[in-house]
Amino acid sequence: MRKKIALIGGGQIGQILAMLAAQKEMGDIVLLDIPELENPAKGKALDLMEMAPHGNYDANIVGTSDYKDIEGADVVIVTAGKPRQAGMTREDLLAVNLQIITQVAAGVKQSAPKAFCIIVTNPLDAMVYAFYKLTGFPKNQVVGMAGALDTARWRAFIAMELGVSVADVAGTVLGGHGPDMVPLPRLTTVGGVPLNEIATKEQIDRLATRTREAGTEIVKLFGKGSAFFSPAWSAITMAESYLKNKRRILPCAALCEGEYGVKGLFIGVPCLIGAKGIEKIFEIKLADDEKAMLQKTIGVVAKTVEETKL
Ligand code: A3D
Repeated sequence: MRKKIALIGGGQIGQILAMLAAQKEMGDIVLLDIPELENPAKGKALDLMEMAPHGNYDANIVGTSDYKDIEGADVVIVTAGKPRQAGMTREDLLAVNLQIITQVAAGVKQSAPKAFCIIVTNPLDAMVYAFYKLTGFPKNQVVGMAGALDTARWRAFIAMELGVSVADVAGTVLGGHGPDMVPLPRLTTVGGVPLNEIATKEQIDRLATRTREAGTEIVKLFGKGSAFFSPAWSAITMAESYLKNKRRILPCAALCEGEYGVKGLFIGVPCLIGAKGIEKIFEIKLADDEKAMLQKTIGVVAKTVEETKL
């Protein structure tokens, strides 16, 4: 039997997720949106079925607004919610998206209680916390997508700056999904060469700042809405690691219970994603300045989470 992937939210990111999941033949796909947008979701699903002959994939893809259709899903990816517009912070979305996540959590809890759930909705670290609290799912089953994207941006900017293949840039970004996130230049390498041996401090500082502000840079360029191609690929990479037990180690917003000194918050940390979901969190020995930066981002996340009152 094919695996089943439920995509909650069929907007910009949801539709790219559906296309990628189909192209990768990850399984059958359900694209769920609000009743008012059920027909566009059905239309997008049908369009993707009609893409299959040239896309060269077999998958059953349906659009719906009924949670019954996600029954038995192996993976749920949640993008339901408002995106930022120019001039907004992610935290400005808290009230409206908390309401949406509350509905989504109820639907997923009812219909797909065994699914590995990847949350993408912003403000990310608070929304994944809310989803976890509202569903009561085990902690290994709920994760936020942010670090995978933040790290992809960090790697992309380094490759662009140095004129090298992005495949050879390895590194990680820790912390919350906001301007206080913590890129780690000390642990970043390019083809095995430490970044700080081939880039100047000025370059590294500039690239780190660009990474922290990368979402806002896209929002400004778009004028309306936020990034969608790169967030979709990041979430699909996480879903694939779970479905295929690839055991990728990716920075994800995972529930920390003592790791990095964090208790009871979802924070971006390196995680192993395998067949059991979040199987392990890796603790990196941080330098003092890195620890201080991490403490700052944890404080910001704690404050936003507090506002959820959950
Ligand atoms: P958009 O294109 O507006 O799609 C969101 C979809 O969610 C729309 O089709 C809505 O109709 C749908 N929706 C709203 N309420 C519900 C509901 N109750 N049930 C089901 N569906 C609903 O936005 P988008 O796809 O560009 O972005 C989606 C979310 O991802 C936003 O909150 C963004 O801020 C967030 N986002 C996060 C990242 C991260 O890296 C964490 C990156 C980019 C965007």
